[in-house]
Amino acid sequence: MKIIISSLLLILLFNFSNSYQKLYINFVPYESSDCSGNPSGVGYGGLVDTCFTFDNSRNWLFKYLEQDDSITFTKYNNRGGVTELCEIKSMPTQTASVGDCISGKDLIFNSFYQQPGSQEIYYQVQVGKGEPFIAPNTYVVSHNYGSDCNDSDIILYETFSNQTQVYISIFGSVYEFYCLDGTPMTMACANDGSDCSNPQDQSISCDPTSPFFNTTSVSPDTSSSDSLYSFNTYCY
Ligand SMILES: *[C@@H]1O[C@H](CO)[C@@H](O)[C@H](O)[C@H]1NC(C)=O
Ligand SMILES: *[C@@H]1O[C@H](CO)[C@@H](O)[C@H](O)[C@H]1NC(C)=O
Ligand SMILES: CC(=O)N[C@H]1CO[C@H](CO)[C@@H](O)[C@@H]1O
Repeated sequence: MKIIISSLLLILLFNFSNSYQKLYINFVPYESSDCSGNPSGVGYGGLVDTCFTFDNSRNWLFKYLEQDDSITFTKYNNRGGVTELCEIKSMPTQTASVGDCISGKDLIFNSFYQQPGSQEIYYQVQVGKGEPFIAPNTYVVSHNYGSDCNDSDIILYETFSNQTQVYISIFGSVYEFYCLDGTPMTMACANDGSDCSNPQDQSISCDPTSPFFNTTSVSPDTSSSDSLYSFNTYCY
């Protein structure tokens, strides 16, 4: 009996610490203003209570408010340094309830990406408990804490719905992102999104990368070297 009780306790503790530790806020992209249909476009997400950047030109801090199942998100100045803090706000903190569909018009997470054409984007706010909230068949680029991607915590990520086209300003071209039998692929396209060609396998298994965030919680520890961070491209 004692054994059964203690293993039950262990499971409870395990579940508790799991759900308590890792909460991800997800901005799931849609083309419709009520976020109906399938996700479409580029989505963004990251760990709560962690200061991070998608584009090295602004920082974000996401928080989850459990009592009313809502989130806050705040944009901060980025100083261009290796270790970034979320200190100087560059917009007032915004609030949304989980499940809300919000306009993406003034919400630029990654300034290197533009949707070709004038398609408006909307985001549904979702919370992932223990792991990111990502739709199947989605191309994912993640930044992780830990040099072994099989055993590391995702800190922030971008998602590309199948066949999403994005104009990437630093490359001056439109790219199509897709998943082919579980392999993340891109094709280069003409600037109007036609004539895509030159398929490239983009699978990256765990490249070490420089630090790109500062965590506001005690763990993970931020006084670490580059080798503790990694970058991964895969199909979910
Ligand atoms: C991660 O897991 C994959 C699949 O299970 C395996 O092929 C790969 O070698 C693992 N990588 C490391 C660094 O352990
Ligand atoms: C994603 O797009 C690729 C390229 O057009 C296509 O071959 C594949 O079947 C699509 N995957 C799904 C799940 O629709
Ligand atoms: C170690 C470290 O630099 N921690 C900082 C992370 O960011 C928060 C909020 O911006 C600061 O309060 C911490 O001092």
